[in-house]
Amino acid sequence: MMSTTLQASSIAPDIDTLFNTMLVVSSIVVAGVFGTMIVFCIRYRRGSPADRTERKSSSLGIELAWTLVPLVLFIGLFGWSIGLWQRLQTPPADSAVIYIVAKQWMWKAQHPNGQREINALHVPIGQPIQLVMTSEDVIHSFYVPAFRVKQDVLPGRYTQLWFTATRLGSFPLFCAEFCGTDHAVMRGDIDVMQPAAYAQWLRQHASETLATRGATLFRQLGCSGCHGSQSTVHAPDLAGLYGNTVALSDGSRVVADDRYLHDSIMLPALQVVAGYAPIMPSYQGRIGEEDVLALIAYLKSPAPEAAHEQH
Ligand code: HEC
Ligand SMILES: [Cu+2]
Repeated sequence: MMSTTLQASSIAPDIDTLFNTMLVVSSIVVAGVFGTMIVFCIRYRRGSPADRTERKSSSLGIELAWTLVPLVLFIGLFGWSIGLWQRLQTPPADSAVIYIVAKQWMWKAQHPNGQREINALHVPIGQPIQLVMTSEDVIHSFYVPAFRVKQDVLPGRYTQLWFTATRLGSFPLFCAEFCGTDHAVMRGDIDVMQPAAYAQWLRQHASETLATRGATLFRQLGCSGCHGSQSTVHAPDLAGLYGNTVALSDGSRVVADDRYLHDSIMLPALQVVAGYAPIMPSYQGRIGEEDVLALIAYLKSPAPEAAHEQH
């Protein structure tokens, strides 16, 4: 069996069942259409002694049958697919989050404890993993055939994908969106490990956590100069901001999610907080998406203010 036909995630068998059912149903329809065509071609070919008198008949039974049966069948397939799609779109609450940054032509992964890797992703078996992904440049697509998951990765936006690996081993990761010259080599390996081995791997490679790196950046980039408690600049207090509703100067209200924090840093002029002057500089082009993820992790951490007051 090819490694790509292996079912290595919790959702893979269900995707395959749906796919195979669609294949069978479509094959039956194709066989019906082409079978009838062939039979008619032979029976009514020129010169055949077939009965060609016009039949005056319309059968309500037949009309209803060939309208309703396919309708029910395909609506059924539609409903089934929507159910699966919903599942694919909804990461379980106990998912572990890993950040992915795509870049021509590599996959960079950041584990929350600070561990980073390129063109490889280590995950524990049996644990739902939620990937929060963004791109440094063009559109890429994160594709793991053995898990039956694929998701576009877009610049300036966070997309997500989740899976629970059900087999140990190494599974190929591909970029499924043509993204430039070396698109074909933009690939990696997903290494599924026993939870204990994964925990050990994380410890071995642990450096500073993402949030700690974010705290350092927060000082280095001068954020604390404006947002710090000792600052004389009129700038909002960022402690506890994540998840809150923010009133903007244009009168609208937004929830401070990852996307909002990302845009506040990269495109501050886009959404200005009510009651503040639009003086925050844009960090677009100055820092990469990985730094933004670290800053966001820091802003999401329980006490960002306390953390930077130590300095
Ligand atoms: C020159 C001062 C200044 C600097 C430097 C600065 N900011 Fe700001 N920031 C502001 C002001 C003023 C606002 C409110 C107006 C606005 O939304 O643009 C703001 C808004 C924000 C918001 C939205 C806050 C809310 O309540 O919704 C976030 C998040 C943020 N900044 C993060 C950062 C980060 C992270 C950095 C460093 C990478 C940074 N800022 C650097 C002045 C600054
Ligand atoms: Cu790519």
